[in-house]
Amino acid sequence: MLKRLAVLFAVLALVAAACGGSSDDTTTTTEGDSGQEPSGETLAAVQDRGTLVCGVSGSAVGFSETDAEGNTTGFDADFCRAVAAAVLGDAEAVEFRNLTAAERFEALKNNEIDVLFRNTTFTQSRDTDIGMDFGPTTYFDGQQLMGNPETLPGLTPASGFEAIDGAVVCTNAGTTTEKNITEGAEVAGVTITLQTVETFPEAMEAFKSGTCDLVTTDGSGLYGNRAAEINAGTEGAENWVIFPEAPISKEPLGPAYRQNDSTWADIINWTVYATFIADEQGVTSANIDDMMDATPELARLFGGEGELQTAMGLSSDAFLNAIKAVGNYGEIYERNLTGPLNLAREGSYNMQWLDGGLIYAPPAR
Ligand SMILES: N[C@@H](CCC(=O)N[C@@H](CS)C(=O)NCC(=O)O)C(=O)O
Repeated sequence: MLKRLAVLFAVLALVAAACGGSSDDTTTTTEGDSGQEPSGETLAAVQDRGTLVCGVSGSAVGFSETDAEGNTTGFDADFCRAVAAAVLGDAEAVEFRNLTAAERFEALKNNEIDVLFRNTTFTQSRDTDIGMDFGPTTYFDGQQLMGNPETLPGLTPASGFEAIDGAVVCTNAGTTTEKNITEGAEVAGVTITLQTVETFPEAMEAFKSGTCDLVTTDGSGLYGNRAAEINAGTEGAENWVIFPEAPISKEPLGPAYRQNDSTWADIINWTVYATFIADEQGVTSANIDDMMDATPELARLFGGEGELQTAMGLSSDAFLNAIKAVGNYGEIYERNLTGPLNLAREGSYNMQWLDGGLIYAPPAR
């Protein structure tokens, strides 16, 4: 049945397109224009300016969304705030810079932003070719597809590549997404027409209007967008199918910064790790005043005896400020993903290591 439908769609979609958009992943840095800075320059620039310029999407459901008043909220946005709280003592001292997927790495290289928290996947080419480094993964994701069984009858969460043969598949340009789907379809021996647009919300509009049979991106983006459409009352959205059950790629999402600024890298990394350690040890924004010296490790991390933050150029209470402002990793996750979007942490790779997940921080020692 599925095979026959696949053939039908193959007849309807005549063109097998290679990826449409410009590709950031193949950008190479030329000598003398590497975007590299001596270690410590980014910290000094942020401290002089008094604000952190944080690159985000602004339209990534649950991760960074900018509303009509210009307020930016979300999982990634909260990590920007955590860094501002750690570096400047003020979680609101963030200037959010909304960037499309295709714009983001140039913005980082050209010093337009201090750090990038934009659903960004850590890959080998981005790490080695583009002049960036990556911090700890904050969200372990994987690429999936979403379709409407009214358009693609028989589609279920157990469907695989056979279900997309002949389909028009849409996503945003400058992403791992477009590469994975192109490569995956080739390997599976199915023919798709890939249409890339500038932003994922545009891909969603094309999907809803029927221009695309399917949309594809990180699973978090699909679950988030489906939940948002259900909340908005979009007809039939509750029937949209996200598949396959096992994602078609690994998408470790986390912060990126310019390479060769080790001081700044330490600061970003340890701000993220502080949220992990607080989560691991039950330290929350509500109880941190009582818990901050409950163990020698917590005392070190939150500014007590043996603290290591001043050695990084921060105040000793930098991470105390960060957790007070945005909470631990679990609080950030709950506030932005589980609460509003029903994106469960339980059972995912984003659980703590002791609970079967991959969230693991080195010791604060
Ligand atoms: N993780 C992938 C995909 C990133 C991506 O663009 N994700 C979409 C899905 S949520 C997004 O951010 N959309 C918001 C937008 O286009 O502004 C990458 O790093 O290339």
